[in-house]
Amino acid sequence: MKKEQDISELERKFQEKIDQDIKIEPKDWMPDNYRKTLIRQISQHAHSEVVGMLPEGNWITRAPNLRRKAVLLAKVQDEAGHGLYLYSATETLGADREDCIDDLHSGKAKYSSIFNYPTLTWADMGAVGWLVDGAAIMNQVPLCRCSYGPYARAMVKVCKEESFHQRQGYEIMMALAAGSVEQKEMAQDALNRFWWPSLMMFGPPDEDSKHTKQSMDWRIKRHSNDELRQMMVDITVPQAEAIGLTIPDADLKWNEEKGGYDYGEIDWDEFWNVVKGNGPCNKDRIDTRRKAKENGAWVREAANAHAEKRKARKLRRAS
Ligand code: BYC
Repeated sequence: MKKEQDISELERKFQEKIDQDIKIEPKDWMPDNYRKTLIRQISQHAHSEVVGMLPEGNWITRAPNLRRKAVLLAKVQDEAGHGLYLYSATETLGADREDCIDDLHSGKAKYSSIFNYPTLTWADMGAVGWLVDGAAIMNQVPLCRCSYGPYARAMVKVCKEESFHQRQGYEIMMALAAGSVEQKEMAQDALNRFWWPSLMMFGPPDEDSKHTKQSMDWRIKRHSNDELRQMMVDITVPQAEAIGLTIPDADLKWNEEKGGYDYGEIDWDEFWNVVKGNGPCNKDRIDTRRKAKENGAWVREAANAHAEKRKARKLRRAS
C-alpha cells in the first residue's frame, strides 16, 4: 500500500514537472508507460530515417548532374545521422539498439508509411524533399519542445537539416515546373503520387489516434495529427500554386471561416494496408535493410576485433 502511495507521489511530481515545461532527463524517475511510449515513438522515428534513405538512395547514381548528385548524397547521409541520434536517444531510455533493429527486421516495429511508395522518376526526388521532408518538419519542430530532453535536443539539429532538405526538394520542383512540357508533367505526376501519402504521414485522424491524448498530456506531442495535417495543407497549397502545379484534390477549397483549406477524404484503408505491411514496397524495404545488416557483419566483427586489440594493448602498457 505504501509502495502505491510512493508511486502516485512520484507520478504527481513527474506530471508537475511536465506541466511546468521542465525537461525529463534519462536518470529522472518516469512512469513505465512514459518510457515505453518514448521508446516506441523514437525507435519508429529512427527506423523511418534509416528506411527513408532507400527511396532516395535509389536515385544517387541517376541524378541529372554532379551538383544534384552531391546534394542528394549529402541529404541521404543526413538521414543516416538522424537515425543514429535517434537510436542513441532510445538507449538513454534503457532500450537496446540491436533489439530495436531486430524488431524492425521482423516486422514487429513500425516505420513511416510514406517510405513504402516507390520513387519512379527524378521528379520524385523533388516531391520527396518538398512534401515528405516538409511533413517531417511540420511534425518535428514541435518535438523540439518535447518533454524528454534527449529527444527534444536531437530534434533541434534534425530540424535544421530537414529544412535544407525541404528546400532542395522544392528547388528541384521549381526547376522542373519551369522547364520543358515533359519536365513539368513529370513534376505534376510526382506531386499527384506523393500528395496523399504525405498527408497520411501525420497518422490516423484524431478520433482513431490511440496515443495522442496521453502523449499530449505528457507533452511528447504538442499537436494532434489532424492539427499538423491542416498546417501542412495550408502551407503547401500556395507553394504549389507559386510554381504552377495543381494539388490533386478536387475538394480543396479555402475556408474563410476557419482560415484554412478544406480538403478531400484521405483513403484510410490504403494507409492501414500500407502500415500492416502490404504497401507497394514494404517487403523490398525490409529485405534491403536485412541484407544490409548481414552484409555489414564483417565490418562490425573487424571493428570489435580492433577495439579488443586496442584494449589489450592499453592494458599491457598500463601493467
Ligand atoms: N506510418 O495513435 P497514433 C522522415 C501508427 S522520417 C506508420 O496517432 P502516435 C524522413 C502509430 O505508430 C519521419 N505507422 O500514434 C526520413 C501507432 O501504432 P503503434 C518519421 C503510423 O505515435 C528520411 C498507430 O499508427 N517521423 O521524415 O501518437 C527521408 C496509431 O497512431 C503512422 C516520425 O516518426 C505512419 N505514418 O502518432 C526523408 C515522427 N502514423 O505504435 C524524411 C515521430 C501512425 O501503436 N513520431 N502510425 O503500433 C510521431 O510524431 C508520432 O509517432 C506519429 C503517430 C505522429 C507518427
